[in-house]
Amino acid sequence: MKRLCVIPGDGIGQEVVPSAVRVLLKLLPGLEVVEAEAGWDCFLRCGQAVPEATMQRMRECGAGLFGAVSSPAQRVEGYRSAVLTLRQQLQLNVNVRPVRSWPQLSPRADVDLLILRENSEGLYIGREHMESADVAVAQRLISRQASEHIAARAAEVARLRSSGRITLVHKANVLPLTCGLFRDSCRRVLAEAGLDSIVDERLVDVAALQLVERPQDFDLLVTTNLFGDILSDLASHWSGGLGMAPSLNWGQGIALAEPVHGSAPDIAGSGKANPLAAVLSAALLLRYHWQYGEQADRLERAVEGLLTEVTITQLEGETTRVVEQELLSRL
Ligand code: GGG
Repeated sequence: MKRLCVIPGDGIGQEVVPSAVRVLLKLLPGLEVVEAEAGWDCFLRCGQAVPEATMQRMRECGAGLFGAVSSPAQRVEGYRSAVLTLRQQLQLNVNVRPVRSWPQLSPRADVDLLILRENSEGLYIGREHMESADVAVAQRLISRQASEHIAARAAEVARLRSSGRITLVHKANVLPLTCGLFRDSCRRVLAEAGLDSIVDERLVDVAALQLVERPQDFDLLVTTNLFGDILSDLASHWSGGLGMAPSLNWGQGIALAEPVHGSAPDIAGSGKANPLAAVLSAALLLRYHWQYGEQADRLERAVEGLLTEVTITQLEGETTRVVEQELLSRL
C-alpha cells in the first residue's frame, strides 16, 4: 500500500493540499495519508522550518505532497527555506515541470513541453559572502554527478513521453567550465542511452526567446537550477499561469510533489485558491514516482474535462471547493 506524507505549509497550501489529497484518495482509496508540518508558520511556532519529525515521515513514506511557504525577504537567524531544506536533505535532485495547453486558460492550444530542472546545486547551494563592504559573491556549483543524474532522468522521461526532441539549455559560451560540464555530461549520458539523434542545445537567452515565440516546437528541456526556475515560470504562461504549474521534486526512491505557486497570503483563507496545480502535481507523483501512468492519465483527463465543460465564471468565488467537486464527479 502506498503512503503519502502531506505537508500543506503556509497560506493557501493549507487549502489546496487537503483538496488535492481528497481527489487523490478517490483514485487510490487505499492510500495511507500521514500529516506533517513545515514552513514559516511552523518556524515561528517551533523554531524549525522543517522539524526532524517531518523529515522522518517523508523518509518513511517515500512520497509527499507539499503546498507552499512564505519565506521572509530578509535573512532571519536560524531560518532556511523549507522548500530548499526538503529538496537538499532528501536529495530530491531533479525537478519535473510540465507545461501544456489547457482549455479556456491557455493563450494557445498546441503546447506540450516539459522542463527538467537540476534541483540540488547551481546557484541555489546558498553559498554567498561579502567579499568587502561593497561586493557580494555567490558561488555556482555544477557537478558531473548531478549533471549525469539529471540526464539519466531525462532519458527515462523521454521514453515515457515518446519525446522527439531533447534540448539542453545552458550558457556555455560565457560559463564554459560550469555550463560546459553540465552540457557535456548530459550529452554523454544521453548518447549512451541511444538518444543522441534527438538531442540539441540552446543558450538560455535564445531558449527564453523561443519559448515565447514558438513554444510548440519544444518537447523536453533539460537545464540547470536557476535557468530551470526562470524558464519554467516563463513557460507556465502557456498553461494559464502559475495557478496551473505543477512540479515534482524527484529523488532516488523518494519524491515530493509541489505546486510551483507560493503561499498567496492575499487570498489565503478566502476559498478562492485554485487547487489544480496541487492536483496536477499529484498526477506527476502518480506518473513518474509510483509509475501509475493509468491513474495519472485519468486525473489529467478529469482536469481537461472540467476545463472543457465548466466556464471560468462558474469556477470563480469558491474556486477550491467547486474545482474539487467537479474533479471528484469526473473520477
Ligand atoms: N510551492 C512552492 C513555493 O512555496 N514557492 C514559494 C517559494 O519557494 N518561496 C521561496 C521560499 O520560501 O524559499
